[in-house]
Amino acid sequence: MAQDGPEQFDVVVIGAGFSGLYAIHRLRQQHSVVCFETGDGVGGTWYWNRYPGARVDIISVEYSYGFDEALQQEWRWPEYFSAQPALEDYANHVADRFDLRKHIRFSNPVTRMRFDGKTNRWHVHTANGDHVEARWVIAATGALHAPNEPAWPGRELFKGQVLHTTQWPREGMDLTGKRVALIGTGSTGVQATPIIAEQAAHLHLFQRTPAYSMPSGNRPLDPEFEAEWKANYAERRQQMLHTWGVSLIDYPTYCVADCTPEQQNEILEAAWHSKNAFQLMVAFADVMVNPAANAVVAEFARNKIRSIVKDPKTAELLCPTYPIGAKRLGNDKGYYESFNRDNVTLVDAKSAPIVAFTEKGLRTTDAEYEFDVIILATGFDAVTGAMSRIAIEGPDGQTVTEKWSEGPTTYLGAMIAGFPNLFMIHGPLTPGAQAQMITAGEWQVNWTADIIEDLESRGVARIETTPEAEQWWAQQVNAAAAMTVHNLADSWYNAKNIEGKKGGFMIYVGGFPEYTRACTEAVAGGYRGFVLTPEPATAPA
Ligand code: N01
Repeated sequence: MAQDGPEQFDVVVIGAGFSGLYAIHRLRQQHSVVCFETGDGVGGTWYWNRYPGARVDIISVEYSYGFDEALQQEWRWPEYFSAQPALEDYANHVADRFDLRKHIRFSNPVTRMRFDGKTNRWHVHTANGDHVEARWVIAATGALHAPNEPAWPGRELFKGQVLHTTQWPREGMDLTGKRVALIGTGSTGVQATPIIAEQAAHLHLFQRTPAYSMPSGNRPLDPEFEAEWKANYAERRQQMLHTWGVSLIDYPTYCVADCTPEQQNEILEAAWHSKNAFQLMVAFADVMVNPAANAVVAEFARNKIRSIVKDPKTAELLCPTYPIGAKRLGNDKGYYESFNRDNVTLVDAKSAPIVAFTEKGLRTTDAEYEFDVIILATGFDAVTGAMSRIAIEGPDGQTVTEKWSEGPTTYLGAMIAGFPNLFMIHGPLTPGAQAQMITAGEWQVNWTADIIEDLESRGVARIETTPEAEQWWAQQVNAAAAMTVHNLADSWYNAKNIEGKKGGFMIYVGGFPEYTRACTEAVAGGYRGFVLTPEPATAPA
């Protein structure tokens, strides 16, 4: 709608996922805030990912907000590892309880934004034609938001239905009696497989790279466990922040070589049955940093696959050869068992890649397949994808997409040199999904809000980081990654999940305590790595 000039706000928040919601709540206490959200509801990841089997792999008493004691005392999680509907309910409850919706403009994605170097304010434009001017922008756009949909030709020819797992209809989808193709064996494909297998007439799972996965161990939440957590919540939240992954799982200090083969096996069996999705990765202190130690754990996991899957050929095809944990460890309820069903076929899409959609289904280099439904569990243009899809222009005319053409550069994952007053939550080169994201996101929002409030109290109009600070942070990120086995596999962590995508390792894996120490010390050290510019003498008209 036409209006005289841009609407004025102090802060624009992009995205009403869990971090965005908390950013609204925290910032609106002292600021005028508007949030733009692509979806028509809150919840971000848990709004978009409603595919069958979507469920968190961290216990919900941890994977939840800690900023409000009454909220965490009153909210009741039905299960240890909540399914998507429960997480979306929670996001809706928080939005209502804290009256956040009035700040959110739904179905209204930000399309472009430009920083005016004279006024030190962002001009933010949206799909619905909104034009907002604000001093600060907080991009809570999500690390796993932009879907990766392979560009095989012929999609328009296919007479059935094709959908990415983020496009699952809200009302669900009845796959009964359908011939279904599921493409992708990341965490999403692994969760969806057993449930789709139960419904479909036949499921063909196209696997390019096999997945390691642990049994989920999900179950109804034990009231005693819940009461015990609630009695200690404040303390637990603090303890989490001092763990590597912001989660109170067991981190043993012994290494693989400290144990006899019998002890190793006992420890790994306990980890497998631990009901904790990541316990294999931390079963010994050196699983993620010592390839030889990792190989012991990986072989244990492969033997589990061989013991579950009856057909030896299928079992071998399902056995990964890269280090366990190098790609995200899956978390499932009967994934490997699905391959013992008569209506499930594993297709090796590595040796015979998919090349095209056809009128009736899919063509690989060696066969044609007929389907009613094709489901793309093909992941995301992760970490950078959501930001790169917005035309973000800095004061010198450069866009974020141009700046990141060889891979993302940031300082502390929070700011990009050349883009003042723009903060990211869970941005590239933060711990991202290697940390429990709700609590980690809250921490980052608080750090950001503290900076904004401090700068305002000191009359600072503009904060930006420098290429030197970005280089320093890149060194920290690369050094941390080099100590781990992560780069021994292609994944969305290192931008190698999408052909042609450039960028190195995009996650900080030095642990959350080291990350927060770097952030806190930068500010305490007089905004080290940042440049501050005071308010101009005369305010713009
Ligand atoms: O995506 P992915 P995701 N032809 O990138 C395959 C979080 N998450 O949506 O490995 C054939 O992991 C691709 O093959 P390859 C979690 O952080 C959490 O599953 O690249 N196949 C791979 O198998 C996770 O890491 C939870 O060779 C193609 C799959 O598609 C992240 O989200 C649940 C292909 C993509 O796997 C992303 O998981 C779900 C092609 N052209 C997700 N292109 C939980 O909390 C891609 N693939 C439990």
